[in-house]
Amino acid sequence: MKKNSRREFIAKTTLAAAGTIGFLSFDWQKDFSKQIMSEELIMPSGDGTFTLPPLPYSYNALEPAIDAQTMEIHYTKHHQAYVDKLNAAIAKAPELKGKSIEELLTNIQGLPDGVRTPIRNHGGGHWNHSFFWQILAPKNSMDQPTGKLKEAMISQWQTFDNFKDQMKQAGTGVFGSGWVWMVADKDGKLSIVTTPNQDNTLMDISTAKGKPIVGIDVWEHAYYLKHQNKRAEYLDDIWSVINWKKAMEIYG
Ligand code: MN3
Repeated sequence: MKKNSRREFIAKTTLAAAGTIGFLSFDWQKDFSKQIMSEELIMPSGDGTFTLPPLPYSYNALEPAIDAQTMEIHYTKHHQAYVDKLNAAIAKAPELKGKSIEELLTNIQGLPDGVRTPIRNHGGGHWNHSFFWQILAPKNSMDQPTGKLKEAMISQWQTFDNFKDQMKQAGTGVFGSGWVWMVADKDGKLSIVTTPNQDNTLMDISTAKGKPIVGIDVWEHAYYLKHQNKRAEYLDDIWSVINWKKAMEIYG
């Protein structure tokens, strides 16, 4: 499907679904969704199944911040498992076939009872990891944002170092597994929030809402092989591989 036909497609499918499973819509999220990830990343393939998206760099490209073995296992085992289990859930609710991952996640409450939890967990896992791979990039790219995103960050946290400290505090404060995010509200105001497990800030059921600009996986599987139990050390290292160019694109 061509990019410019996606909104039309979503409008049609949302309308078609509205009567059957009560899809809600958040206007600003709909506007944002087209800018967060490409259509290739959020739409299922022709047969209605989701697939593991290509990793945009090699397994060792993010070393030393993230080691090659962690990347390989994280991508080929963990992310693949989310994709497989999401597809298994959708196979049980064929009326959901063809919907984008964002349509499913922004309407968790409207999903059929039997698949609501697996789609929340594995659909969330699929979206979150697809987002994570694109918000990381090999070293020596931009080490800080510029332009509008930088201005918004400075107005919120005064300095880039203070922002990093706040992200680290929030990330180390997540009990168990989850994510730490820098998100924007509809006016572009930034904040730092966390979500448990594979929830994200697009989900209707999430108390923390917003457009994800940067998201960091703080599950142990994201860092344990290199950093063991030292999540704070992982959160210090990861700034060298954040794709600020992509974050600026998403912020708009
Ligand atoms: Mn993970």
